[in-house]
Amino acid sequence: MKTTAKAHTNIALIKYWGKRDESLILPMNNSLSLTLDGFYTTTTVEFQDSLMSDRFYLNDRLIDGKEYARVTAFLDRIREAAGRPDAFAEIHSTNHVPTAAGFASSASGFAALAAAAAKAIDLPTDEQKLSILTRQGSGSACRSIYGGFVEWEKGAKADGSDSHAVPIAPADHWDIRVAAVVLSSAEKKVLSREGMRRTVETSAYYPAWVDSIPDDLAAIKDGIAERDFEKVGEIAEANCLRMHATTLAANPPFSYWHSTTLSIMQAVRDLRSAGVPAFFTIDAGPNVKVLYLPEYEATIKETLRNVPGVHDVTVSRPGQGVSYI
Ligand code: 2P0
Repeated sequence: MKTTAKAHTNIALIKYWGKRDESLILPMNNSLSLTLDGFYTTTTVEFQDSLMSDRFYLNDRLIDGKEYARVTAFLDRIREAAGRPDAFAEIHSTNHVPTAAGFASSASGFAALAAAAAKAIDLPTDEQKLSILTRQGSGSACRSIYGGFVEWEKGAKADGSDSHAVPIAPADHWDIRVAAVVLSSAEKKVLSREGMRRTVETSAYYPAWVDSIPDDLAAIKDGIAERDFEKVGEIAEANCLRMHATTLAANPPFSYWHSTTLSIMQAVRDLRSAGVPAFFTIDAGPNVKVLYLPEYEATIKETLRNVPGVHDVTVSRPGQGVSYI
């Protein structure tokens, strides 16, 4: 059966940073994200008897090398779960991400791939099972199974069967916006997988990071329930800074920030001083995402576009979970 699924990316407000099991992708800490409507991937999967290996097309281009290897390794898990080790697939994936929006496509990509492949091979497609499956492709992707505000529970079991996302509030609970500020399309120097590993193994601040998560989570969930923008923004920004602090205390130390990253952080603080509620968050790269309320959209866009070194600003609303087309 030919199956097509669509999944959106997500932005973490409480970051996933560090694994306790690299093979199953089990995290050290719970994380919490907002699924975004602006950026998504559609993926079609068809298992075909005539194929002797998978064929993966991304944006109509046949892919090989590392990207292909990551996709086939993930499909190996799906084949194993389905008891069909010789079932190979043709995969067509399209990323709908505005030009270099600074979002990794792995979250929407693996969520759409997992959903399409699981259905195509007749595995269960309830959201919890899909989230567990998706997690094994890329950690942050397991949150994209659900729309709106989503928590990824780290779980405690060694087999990962209790490490999956849970919905906290749907997309229509609260219209908060996220501006993706793009300053560089250059490849990251330290990939997030390597960055996480180095931080877990060597950063003097890593234990403090892990210890800080339960309080952040409890408080941000209250803030989301109450639609308290200041509370949610303050916690998200502080959590982001704490994550990035762990990289500075790693050995060797590293940072994802560029000088323009700092300029944008300052512009956001200046907006707040001028009475415009806005907060930043940054993932494993130099680009910045800014949280704001809809009534300030024009001001936010104009201010961020005028920061020297900024190439583009694209805005997003809360988005839906995975769906079949
Ligand atoms: C997050 N990041 O919570 C955090 C914040 C980056 C910083 O998830 O190794 O691509 O595939 O599980 O999910 C980026 O890491 O890593 C990430 P893998 P992933 O969104």
